[in-house]
Amino acid sequence: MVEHRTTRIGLIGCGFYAQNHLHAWGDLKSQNAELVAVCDQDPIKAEAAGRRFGAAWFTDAATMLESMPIDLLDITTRMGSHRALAAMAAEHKIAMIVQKPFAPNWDECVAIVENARAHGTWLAVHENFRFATSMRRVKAVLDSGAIGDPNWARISFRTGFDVYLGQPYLAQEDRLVILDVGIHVLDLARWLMGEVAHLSCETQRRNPNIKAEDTATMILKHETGAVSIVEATYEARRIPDQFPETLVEIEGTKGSIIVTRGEKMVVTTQGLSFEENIGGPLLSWTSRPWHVSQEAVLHTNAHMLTSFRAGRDAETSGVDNLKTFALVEAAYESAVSHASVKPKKWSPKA
Ligand code: NAD
Ligand code: 89V
Repeated sequence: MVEHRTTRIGLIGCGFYAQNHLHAWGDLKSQNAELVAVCDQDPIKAEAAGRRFGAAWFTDAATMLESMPIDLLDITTRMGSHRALAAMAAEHKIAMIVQKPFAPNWDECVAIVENARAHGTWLAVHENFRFATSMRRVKAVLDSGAIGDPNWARISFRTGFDVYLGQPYLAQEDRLVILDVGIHVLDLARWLMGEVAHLSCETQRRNPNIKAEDTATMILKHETGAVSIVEATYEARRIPDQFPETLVEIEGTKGSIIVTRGEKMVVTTQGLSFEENIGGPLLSWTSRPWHVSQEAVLHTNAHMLTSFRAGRDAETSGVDNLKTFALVEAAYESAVSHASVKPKKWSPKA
């Protein structure tokens, strides 16, 4: 095993979901990632995280970045603070990982990417659905050619789980299900089926007690000619509920890959089929029903650490995530116009 010089990790935003990041960095200590500092505006959360995970704690991000030797910063706050915190990291020439959603809108995402490039700082987005054990297995089967060329898919995240319990702010967002979880499913669609030429979207607000859309149904036409249906809802009424699993159906020229509830995969190839359980293990700090998401955090952070150390872009680099965010914006635009929309494209300024 290659020994690596220690990578000193800083984390800003010790809230609900960051606990999974903190545990994951703890597990990656075995790969010489050392959590040296945590920060939260809330002093109680900052101290609790610092004490629990053995790091210095701060309530001011600038003070932490100025006083602590940090190689890789994990920004796990909510999207409204991402641009300012990313700018602070870039000013200090500190590599950074930004939680999803990258930012509240396209222009802010582009500003973060262009500012990081101007400062020569490494930038990635913590987009973790593609790093779940189950999704990596789907991608491996797809890439093996077992089902031939993929030409149709349905990728769905349908739950009635009370997401507002751990994330109460979701009920007040101006844009909800596409920006919060549709963003993950759209990233999977790009990653599994290829870039998108155009898409259409219909949204619904089926829960009268929240502000924004809680259901989105999208049809994507990929540049390969493939078509995929991408779905996201927080208003499903099913038992068993699939949270937090993503169900996948991919059909190709030689077969199909079907992932059903309980992370069971059935592959049909050349007229034969086999079944496989593709879920990852429960870890010492993961528990149902969040286990799939939590385990994905560990694999995502490991990927970020490896990519950063190798000086190469993460799969979900800032530039890559612009392609996913462009689909989010196209979906919202289509939901208003009811027309098909081509996603925005970004290219580096000359
Ligand atoms: P949260 O509100 O529970 O935690 C955010 C924390 O950041 C708060 O404690 C707040 O005090 C702190 N904070 C905000 N601005 C700060 C600043 N400038 N300096 C220091 N601290 C600051 O939010 P959450 O539910 O944990 O969500 C955080 C992010 O994680 C969101 O973007 C959410 O979409 C994302 N998330 C991702 C996944 C996933 O990766 N699958 C799952 C759930 C949530
Ligand atoms: O993964 C997420 O971003 C979470 C949830 C699973 C609720 O969508 O916000």
